[in-house]
Amino acid sequence: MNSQHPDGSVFSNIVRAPEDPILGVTVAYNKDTSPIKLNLGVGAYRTEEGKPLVLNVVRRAEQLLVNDPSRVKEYLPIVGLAEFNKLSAKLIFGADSPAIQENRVATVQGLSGTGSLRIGAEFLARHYYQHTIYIPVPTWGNHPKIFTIAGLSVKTYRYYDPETRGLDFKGLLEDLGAAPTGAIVLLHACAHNPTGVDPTLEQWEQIRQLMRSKGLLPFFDSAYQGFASGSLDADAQSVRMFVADGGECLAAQSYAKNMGLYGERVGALSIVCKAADVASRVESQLKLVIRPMYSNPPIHGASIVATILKDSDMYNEWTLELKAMADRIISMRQLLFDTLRDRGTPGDWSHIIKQIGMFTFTGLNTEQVAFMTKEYHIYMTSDGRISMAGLSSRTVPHLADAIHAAVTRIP
Ligand code: KET
Repeated sequence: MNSQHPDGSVFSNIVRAPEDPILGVTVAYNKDTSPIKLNLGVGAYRTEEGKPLVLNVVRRAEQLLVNDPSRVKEYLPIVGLAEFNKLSAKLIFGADSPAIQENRVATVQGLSGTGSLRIGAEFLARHYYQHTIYIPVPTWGNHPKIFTIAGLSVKTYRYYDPETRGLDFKGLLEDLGAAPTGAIVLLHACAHNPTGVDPTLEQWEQIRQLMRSKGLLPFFDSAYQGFASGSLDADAQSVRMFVADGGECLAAQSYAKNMGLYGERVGALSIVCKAADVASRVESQLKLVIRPMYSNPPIHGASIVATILKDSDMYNEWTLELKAMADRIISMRQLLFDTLRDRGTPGDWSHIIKQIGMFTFTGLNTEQVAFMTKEYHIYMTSDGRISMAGLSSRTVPHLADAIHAAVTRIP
């Protein structure tokens, strides 16, 4: 017994932390014993049968890998699998990108999107002169935590207008226009989470001009390439516009959603520089960020991705499977919209079919969400976001019933 710790534990004064606002929804869902329970919290793709999906092309790649006796389990280099890094940069910036051809891109393998964002944030905190990062309101809940913990100072810019359920473009331009020179700006490359609202290409062009004129540094979070439109190239347009002007930018990529590799934790961070020698020095510093964090990244997921990206036949199969996932999500939007219309649910629900990507930002408030969880066993984040990828034709009527009851009973 220690007099300073009367119950004998040095940890007895630790307070319980709250569950994560997104992953905690799954924890609550798992505890629910109701047979009609439905998890629309985390952004994870489900089949029409409500099951997780391993892409056929991923199974094929894994078979090739396990059947190859020359493969070993040695450590990867600190920056990860070289082939994977090259192919990832090509995927987001385009095969014909001058930045790649001129060797101006430093790419490192990261622990999915989150880990790649974190590496970029730590690098900026150590080596970039401006420590302020602007993130949109709202944004993915992990963004402010990742950037703050890395040592950046987080500020916000207006993004979503709840009145129009669209982009607050004027507010966005005003806020970025008022940002200090050199500030970092976090941009969702496509399929903005949680709102499902993206700028048009014309708006992106205006954002680009404003940011470049003020020397603001773009940091793209690309977690949904291919999931928005079904086309990998179309979903990378925003990023490619910024690279085409010859300026610098960062991009964090995730293969969680578009290849369904959630638990494999595979992603990449690229920093586009103005010259090859700068990129090579940047890469040398990225290694100093990575080595004390986790030494070097895991090999399996990156090998799957590289196997698929380098083989034209497998690449094509992937794009078809990706398009099928995107299309199923879009069809769920239409079905939910039609079902609410048929029920005569009060309100304008057209945003369900207008929004882009994995999520619908329904506009349901916290009380309505809590009601739907309690009475209908439907789990979603308290901001009213639902993962459209978690729905199926079988479960849409149940969700529509719940939404109808929530908006008619709770103001
Ligand atoms: N960025 C965005 C915008 C994003 O929505 C996610 C994940 C990530 C990055 C990181 O994903 P990773 O698995 O590290 O590659 N979003 C879903 C899952 C989560 O919250 O972790 C979600 O919003 O449900």
